[in-house]
Amino acid sequence: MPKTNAIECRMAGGDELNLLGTWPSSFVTRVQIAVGLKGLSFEYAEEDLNNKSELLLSSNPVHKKVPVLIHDGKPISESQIILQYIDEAFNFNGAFLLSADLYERAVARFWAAYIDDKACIWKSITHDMAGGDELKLLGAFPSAYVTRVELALGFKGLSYEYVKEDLANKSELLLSSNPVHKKVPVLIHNGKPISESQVILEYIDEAFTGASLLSRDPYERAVARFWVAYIDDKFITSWYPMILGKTREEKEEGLKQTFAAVNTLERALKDSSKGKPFFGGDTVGLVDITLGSLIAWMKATEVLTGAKIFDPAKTPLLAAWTERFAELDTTKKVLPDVAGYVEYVNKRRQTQAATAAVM
Ligand SMILES: N[C@@H](CCC(=O)N[C@@H](CS)C(=O)NCC(=O)O)C(=O)O
Repeated sequence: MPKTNAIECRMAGGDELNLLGTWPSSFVTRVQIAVGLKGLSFEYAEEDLNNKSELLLSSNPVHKKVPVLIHDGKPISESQIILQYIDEAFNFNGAFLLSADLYERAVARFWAAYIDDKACIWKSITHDMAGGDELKLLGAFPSAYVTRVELALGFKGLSYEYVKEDLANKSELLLSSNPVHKKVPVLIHNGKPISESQVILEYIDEAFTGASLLSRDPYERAVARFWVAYIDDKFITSWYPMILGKTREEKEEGLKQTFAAVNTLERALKDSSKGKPFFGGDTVGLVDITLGSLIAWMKATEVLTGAKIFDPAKTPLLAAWTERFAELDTTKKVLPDVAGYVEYVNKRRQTQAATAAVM
């Protein structure tokens, strides 16, 4: 759709929606379909990705990608986050995109993530539950994806059975509960399995009462989901080669990219917390849990590489946030020992060196 064809419409309720897109992106198309299903009017602006507009660069400074939906001047990026925002912000209009049933919501999010991650052409502690619910967590050391689920369950005050998996010899229960990825974590709630850590966190938040992990405000929810995806897609993927990269170059590049991501997260913390203690404001939210699950890993990285990831001199807000989050009772109960991570990495490095020597 060329720029000149932009249809400028005001919504019935006075909302103004602008969509920055480009042909032939299916990520943009899915937003257009969602907006259409909701019966919403919007102004479409075609972006030239070889010469991105100032509006795109300032609206999505982290990824600099389309689609971006701008609702009354507030930008929302990442197509799946935009879809959920549209569903939540305009729930009075037209069809619901997500079922009201919490399990069906989790299943839909799982398959939406699967389409993007796999099918996209571009690219034992036993506790009794008070309410009779049975929660089982399939986990394994040293997975931070599992730790984040343990943190979420802890902050919600939920009891669960932890079932330790041997990833070299996966159980039938894991294989049948998560036949698509065959990975931990899997949360099994009254016999129904939920996979993918972020899908699990949102399920826990929606299915159980207790402290809310996501704001009620659709825009703040979208922003939190954006940063959670950033931590998974940019921060973890940069940091991993820093400690377990095969070559010096890989490790150095990992270090450089990790610090770039940490600087971005410092700004995210400033904007999201608005001077309050956590990304979630006064209380811990989804972003706090996702980044917080990595705190012991960051301390282990310091021991292993000498590089201080959350350095008070460079990123003072994140450094103070780390101390604050680490001091919470739930965190202290859940986060594993730094020494265990250090030992794990040293063993992995020895195996890597031995494998390289015989090749
Ligand atoms: N995107 C997944 C990632 C989970 C993941 O990578 N789990 C690893 C442990 S850290 C695993 O189970 N690996 C086993 C395998 O790949 O076979 C999530 O967020 O849950």
